[in-house]
Amino acid sequence: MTVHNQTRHWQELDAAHHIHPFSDTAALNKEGVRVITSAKGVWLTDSEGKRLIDGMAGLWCVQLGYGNEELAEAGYKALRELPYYNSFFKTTTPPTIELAAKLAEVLPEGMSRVLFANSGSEANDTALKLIRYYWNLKGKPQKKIHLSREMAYHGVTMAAASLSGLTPMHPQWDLPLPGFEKVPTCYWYGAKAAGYGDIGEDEFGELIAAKLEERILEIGADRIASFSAEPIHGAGGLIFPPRTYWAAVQKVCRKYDILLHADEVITGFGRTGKWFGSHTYGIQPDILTMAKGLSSGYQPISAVALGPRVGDAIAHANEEMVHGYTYSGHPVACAVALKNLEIMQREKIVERVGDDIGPYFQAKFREVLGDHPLVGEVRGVGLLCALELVDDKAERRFFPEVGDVGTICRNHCFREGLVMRAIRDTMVCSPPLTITRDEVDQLVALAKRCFDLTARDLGRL
Ligand code: PXG
Repeated sequence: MTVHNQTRHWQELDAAHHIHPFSDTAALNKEGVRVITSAKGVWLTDSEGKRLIDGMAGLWCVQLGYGNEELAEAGYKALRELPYYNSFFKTTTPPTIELAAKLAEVLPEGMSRVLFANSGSEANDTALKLIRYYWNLKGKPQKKIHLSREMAYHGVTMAAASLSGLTPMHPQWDLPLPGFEKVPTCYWYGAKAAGYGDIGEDEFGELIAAKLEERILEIGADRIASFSAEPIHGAGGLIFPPRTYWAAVQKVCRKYDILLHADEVITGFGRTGKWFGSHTYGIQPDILTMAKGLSSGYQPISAVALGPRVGDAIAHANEEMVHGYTYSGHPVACAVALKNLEIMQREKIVERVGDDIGPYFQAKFREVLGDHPLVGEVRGVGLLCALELVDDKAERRFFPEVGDVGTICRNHCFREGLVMRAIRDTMVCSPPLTITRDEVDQLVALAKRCFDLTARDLGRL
């Protein structure tokens, strides 16, 4: 079979039998799916033999890049030794224990206990259950409302989707469930378009924290269980908090005795140049969820870390905690995640993002695309970067049909061999943490080419 015929065959089978996440099935089947067949480092290869540079590290998760032999060997060894056993009924496995202990080394101070799950959504569901359980144990069963932010992405299970603030995620499923309330978020670049005028970034951070307090007072603090947030919004458009925001939010949560849940599914494991986004922004969460980079995406695994408050309450509850998955603490997933963390420590991957490749990546994007006619703002930290494509830079005015220009640009990227994600008209980039300077140069040069092609399509260049 020729390469092309093989691709066609896969596309036909896929169209006949496979429903994709977050996809218009009919449209996708008509167009034909792209099949990725192999990858090495930051480079993907598709079934046509085309190479693409992966500016998204898969889905923000392949911290160590593709084709890491040590991770593959750790998985193979674990599969041979003990392919499965569980952590129910007074048992567990060595990789499960060792990963839990290793996480306690790298997590924010005081977070010494973890529960395992298999995805970010499951971790967030688990976190919400534990928050409810905590307040029940503390004799405050009326504290049940979960606050979260507009534009937040926390996953797709019934509770995680309810917690998410991206409104298109709700109507198909009659969500959110009762007991989930939203507060405004700290999207400073969009503040002008949202009617806040020419407000400064620091002032905006404080204003949005004050709005959280207002909402708490409206609902009644005695009814509110938790506030959940990503340290940096990921899938909501890579929105970074103003400097003032997190300290103010944390103060409000403390004042009203509301548990703070940091969703670090994207911001964990070196992405921001520290182990966790909580380190980067000085957040001290009561509960923290992680997935993705925990295993560099090589195995499906997630975890919920508990600070002393929730951890001690469960550890001293003296009753069975009625929760857990068949694959909680799966030995193969844990062995791969453990090796992933060992490599990150040994190779000083996090330090490299913080001190070397992260600043280089940030500077390069600004140098090459900061003055581009379509780019209203370049923002980022570590190996996360967002570029706002706008209609009018001086006025910070977005395009009237939100998403169209982002889609044009994203399509140019694919054609030119670069994977970048468009969120509305914001182009985002989150490459493997192992990317080299030379690869950053190639990635940014390709991005420039695609932004130019987009500008040309719009008659702006
Ligand atoms: N929390 C956050 C902050 C996430 O980014 C989840 C929870 C859910 O994780 P699972 O493993 O259940 O998918 C996520 C996932 C995108 C994209 O297109 C982002 C995610 C997932 C899929 C696509 O940006 N984030």
